[in-house]
Amino acid sequence: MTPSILIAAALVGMGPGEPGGLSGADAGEVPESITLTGVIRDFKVTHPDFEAYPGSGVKNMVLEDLGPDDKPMLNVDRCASLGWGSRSQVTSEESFNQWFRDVPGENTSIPHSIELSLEKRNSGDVYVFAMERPEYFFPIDEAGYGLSMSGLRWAAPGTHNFHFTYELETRFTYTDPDERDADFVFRFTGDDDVWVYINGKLAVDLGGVHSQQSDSINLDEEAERLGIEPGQDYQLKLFFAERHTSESNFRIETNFALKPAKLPVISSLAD
Ligand SMILES: [Ca+2]
Ligand SMILES: [Ca+2]
Repeated sequence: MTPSILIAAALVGMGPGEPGGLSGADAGEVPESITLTGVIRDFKVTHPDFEAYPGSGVKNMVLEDLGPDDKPMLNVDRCASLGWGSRSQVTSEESFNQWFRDVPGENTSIPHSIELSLEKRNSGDVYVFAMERPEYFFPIDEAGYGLSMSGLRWAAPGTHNFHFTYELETRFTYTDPDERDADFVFRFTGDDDVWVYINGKLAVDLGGVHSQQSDSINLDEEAERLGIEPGQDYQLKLFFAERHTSESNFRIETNFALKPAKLPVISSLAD
């Protein structure tokens, strides 16, 4: 990972001095909220990668490039060198490849939308979606396989439907940095695994099972690596996995507007 990707452990928000704000846009054109639609894939506790490996995260667990089908590709060499299982926090390439794909018998797909709200801040306005302690991000307690009842390490049976992934796809316009006074910054804070890809390049890397962590990307500083040019629209994809009891935290902060995109392809709504 390039050093200019900022790691900001435990710190939430864009403090004074950091870039922020939706400047450059006419105030009348800035929506108060943005709704993004994605796909949750619900897993059972019996899947080998879920409720299996407590840890503190694994960097570079996935390759820098998004795969040809717009899914993360496991960094097999890194996982093998770390050691499959508790060290790499993934059982095999085969098991990982089920996380964000519909696999009858292994998971079940549920469309799910989130709404980002515009927050006015002195440091610059930011779109925020946050489901965190004590509310937590458990959106399918009454859907999919329902409440998790057995095999939980740190939670009582029937408290939540743990063990699921979330795939979100959106687009944005990369405007000219010279025509705005704040850098474009996207930040995620939460647990467990999160990977964000911009224009198919890894931009936020919070792989592995872990308690709350933050990572952010400054698109202007990383524009060359991301291959983005002013005036063009680009894809942003976010992949999240709730893999371990008992918490599920999910916070997005972005000071550039995201656009709803098509629902990621799912093969069925239930198996
Ligand atoms: Ca589940
Ligand atoms: Ca968790």
